[in-house]
Amino acid sequence: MDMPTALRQLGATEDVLDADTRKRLDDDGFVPLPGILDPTQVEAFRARLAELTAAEGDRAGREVHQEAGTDRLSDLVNKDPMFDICFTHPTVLAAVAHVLGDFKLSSLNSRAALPGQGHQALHTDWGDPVPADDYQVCNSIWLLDDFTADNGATRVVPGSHRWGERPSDVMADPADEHPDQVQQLAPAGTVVIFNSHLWHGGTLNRSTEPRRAMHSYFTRRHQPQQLDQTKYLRPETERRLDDPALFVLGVSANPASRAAGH
Ligand SMILES: O=C(O)CCC(=O)C(=O)O
Repeated sequence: MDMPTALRQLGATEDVLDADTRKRLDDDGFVPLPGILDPTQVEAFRARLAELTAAEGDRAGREVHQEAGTDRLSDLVNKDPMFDICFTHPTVLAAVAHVLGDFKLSSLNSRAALPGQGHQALHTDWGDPVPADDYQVCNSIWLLDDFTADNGATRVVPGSHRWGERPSDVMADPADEHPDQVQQLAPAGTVVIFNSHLWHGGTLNRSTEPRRAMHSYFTRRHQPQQLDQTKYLRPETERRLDDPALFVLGVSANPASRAAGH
């Protein structure tokens, strides 16, 4: 298996994206893909994430990151087959391929900004600045609530992925508002793809309900993953997924264990 074969078998070819989507990813560093999930799917994700959050209690999110004022979960790949869509959806993968070329999943997590909480400093998801067009990471936010001006919608600074600097390099306080920032205002079911070198961050949830989303985060194939997918891979996950999906996870299929399960 190689990247072009995996993408072709998953239906994630470049022609899945229209010219405007490609241009927005290049110029702005982000693009919303409307209607990736229908209302029934959105509701199913909300319900399953609530179950997992209750079941995991204080441990929730620990595999990758815990954050005060949020409900986070990590390693969703191994927690329910319903999450497979987050790393196999053809349009999402085509957009990630447009940004990164070759890639694999880095981690699949959820984040709910709780009422009165959720503000983050502007940041990139990569330690050092990179030259434009040498991007190493790309994220996708799967909106499980309508993102509004008040409920903690993610802010981004359009074009900042091309600046070769991080917010902390040039802002006195990256937690401040940036004059060029825009919030991602879109209905539940939208997936926002963003180049993770883009300056971005969660905002304060001023509403009375959690603002829920999943983050399906990808990195170039030669980079380490935020969550080591090989280490965490459960046998039932390996049995369920086909070769191109396993390739996207960056794990090599083990023919013996797969045969045992079929
Ligand atoms: O959920 C969000 O609005 C953004 C979260 C984010 O950027 C992060 O946790 O690093």
